[in-house]
Amino acid sequence: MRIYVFMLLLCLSGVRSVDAIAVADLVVAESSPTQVTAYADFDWDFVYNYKGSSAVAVDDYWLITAAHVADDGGSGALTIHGEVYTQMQRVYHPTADLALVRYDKALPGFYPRATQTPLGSEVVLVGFGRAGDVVSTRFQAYFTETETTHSTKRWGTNRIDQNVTYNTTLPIVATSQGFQISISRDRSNENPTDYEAGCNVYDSGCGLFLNEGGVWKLAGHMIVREGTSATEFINNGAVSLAFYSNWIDDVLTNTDSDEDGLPDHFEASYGGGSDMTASEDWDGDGQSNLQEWLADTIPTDGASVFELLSDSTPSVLHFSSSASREYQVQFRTNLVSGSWIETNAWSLGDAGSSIRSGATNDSIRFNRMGVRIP
Ligand SMILES: [Ca+2]
Ligand SMILES: [Ca+2]
Ligand SMILES: [Ca+2]
Repeated sequence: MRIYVFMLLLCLSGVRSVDAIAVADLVVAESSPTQVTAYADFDWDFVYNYKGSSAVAVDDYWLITAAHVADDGGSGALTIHGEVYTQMQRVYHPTADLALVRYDKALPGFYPRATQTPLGSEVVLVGFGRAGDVVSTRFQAYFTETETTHSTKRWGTNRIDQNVTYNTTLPIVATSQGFQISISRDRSNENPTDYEAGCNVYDSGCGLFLNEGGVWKLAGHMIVREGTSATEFINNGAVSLAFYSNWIDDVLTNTDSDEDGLPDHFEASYGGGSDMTASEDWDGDGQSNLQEWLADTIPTDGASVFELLSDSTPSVLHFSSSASREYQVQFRTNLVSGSWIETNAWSLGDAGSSIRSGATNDSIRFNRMGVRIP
C-alpha cells in the first residue's frame, strides 16, 4: 500500500507562469590519481572531504564514514562542483565505528561495495588528510606526516595483512570487525615509493578500494593508525564493510522491522533509543512522525515541515520539498461530492523547495499537494 501526505489549500482564480527550477549537471570529472596509470580511472567525485576528514558514497543519497567522524561538530554540508549538499540524517551502527550519512539530493555516483577482503589484496586508500611521507628502512616501513593542517586530497596503496577487531571510544565504545593494512608491500624494499600511503589524524573515513577485474569496489574505511612512536605509523586499521553488509543494506533499503511505516534507520536517528511512535508529533509542527518520514522532513525540528511557502499564489504553489520525494497537485471543485483530480504527473521535487502549477479557472477550486516516496 502506498501512503501519501497531503496539504490542502483554497484556490481562487488567476494564472501565472511558472519558472522551472534548474538542476545542475553534477557528473563532471574532477582530478584523479593519475600519478600511476593503473589508477587513472578512479573517480574522486565519489569521495568527499567530510567534517575535515573523509566519507565515501555508497548509494545515491548516502555516504559512509567512521562514527567518530560523523559525530564531529559542523553541519556536514558538502560542496560538490559548486553546489551545496545538505546533511539530512546520520545513522550510527550500534557497535562499530561506522556511520551512514544521508543527503538532500542525489550524489554524483558511487562504487559498489566489496563482498570480501582477501588477505594479501592490494587496497587503495583514497581520501583527505594530512600529507606525509612513506619511509622504508631495512626493518620496517612507516608513514610520517609532513603538514599540520589537513584536508589534503591524497591516496596510495596498502596491502591487507590480517583480520583484526579494533576498539575505539568515540562516539561510543565501538568494537569494529576490520582488517589491518600495511604501508609497505615489500619490507625488503628500502626505497620509499610514491604510491604507498599511511594514515594519521584526520584520515578517518578514507575509503579503501579494491580493484576486482577492473571494477573499483569499496572495501572499508579507515578508523585507526598504529605506530611504534608518536610520529611513525606502520599500519592502518579499517572497518570491513563486507562484515556489515546486512546493516548497510537494511539502511539503504529502509527496512522497517516493527512495520509501523518508519524505517529502522529513521527511528534510530531520531528516536534517541526510545520507541518512535509513528502517530505522534514529537516536534509539534502538526505533522506526525510518519508524515515527516513520508515528506522527508525532520521529526525533531518544528521548522522542518511539509508546507506551502509564503510566496505561493492560487496558481503557483511554492512548497518545501525533498529531492528524494515525488509531488503532485490535485484539485476538486466540491469538497462534499466528487473526487480529487490529478492536475499533473507525480514528479521529483527539488532540494529545499519546489514550484508546481495549481489548477485554476473562474470558479472556486480546491487544490491539495501530495507527497510520496518514489
Ligand atoms: Ca519502524
Ligand atoms: Ca512533527
Ligand atoms: Ca518537523
